[in-house]
Amino acid sequence: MATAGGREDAEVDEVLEWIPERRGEVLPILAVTSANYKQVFSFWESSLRTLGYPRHKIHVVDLGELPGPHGYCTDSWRFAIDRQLQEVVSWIGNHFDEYFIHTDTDIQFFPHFMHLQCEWLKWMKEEGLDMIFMRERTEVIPDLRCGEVNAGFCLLHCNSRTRCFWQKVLQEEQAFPKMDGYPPYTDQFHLNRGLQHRLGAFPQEGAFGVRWATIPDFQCIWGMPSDEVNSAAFHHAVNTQVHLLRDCLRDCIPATLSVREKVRLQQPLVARGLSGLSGIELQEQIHRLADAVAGLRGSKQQWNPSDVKAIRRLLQEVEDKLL
Ligand SMILES: [Mn+2]
Repeated sequence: MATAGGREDAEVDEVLEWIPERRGEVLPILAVTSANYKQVFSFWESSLRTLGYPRHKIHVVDLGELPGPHGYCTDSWRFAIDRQLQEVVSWIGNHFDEYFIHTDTDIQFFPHFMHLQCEWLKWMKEEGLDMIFMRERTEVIPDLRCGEVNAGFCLLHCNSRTRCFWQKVLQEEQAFPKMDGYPPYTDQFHLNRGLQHRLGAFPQEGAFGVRWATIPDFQCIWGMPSDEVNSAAFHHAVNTQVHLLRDCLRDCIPATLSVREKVRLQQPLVARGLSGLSGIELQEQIHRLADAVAGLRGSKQQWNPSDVKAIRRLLQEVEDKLL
């Protein structure tokens, strides 16, 4: 009997090894958006909702309607970028010793985002990194832009090095908002100057001693995906060659949608039971259900009897589970 019991224990141990570590706390996300970005922002927001991202971790600064003209390298475009920098600086100042994610709103997130952000965080802690970025993958004179990072997605540690660093980026941007000549422009220009990339170094070390690195290309989709559909945590709908924001956004919506559809086929959402959820997660789930029910109520659709029957059965099922 002892042998049998021992074998049983061994089997249990073996199984336990495959159970992933408990998911850590997800990080707060900071983003600045405006009315012009309404459509792309809806992808940003809904992608986080779909993942059940806790609402209290999502911090959006909405600048509302900005004065025209709108578009790439206009004053209103630059104004929104400067506000992003200001928000980053004040977030760092208000959350010392914590980590957060800062993103553009022309980004959408996928299921891998939930566990990859834990891996990135672990990596940053192990290597003492202050910041990680996505790599700039532009096709506009790429040979002159080796080592450049993209300002649209980064994970940051709030400390005195990063505070000095981002304050300096903001000051330089305000003094010289580079909007002509060769790209990169505005914040991306100043950010990369401050980062002082050196070929092959790890970690990289920039102004004020900030230690930084880039996340692997296969973990993010740049524009249209090549091989990253299976492995990407997010999609940045960049299109630096289109000079009018309006045009850019018009092209960007169908592209964003098609990337979302492609990724969803490869990264199905895993349904989680309600029982293993924390209070906050449970509240999130309830909000999502309530949203869905409100959507059904608001729809003008006439339900046919078989729909009604199916809805009743689902409601009954939920009620049975909860009681
Ligand atoms: Mn962007």
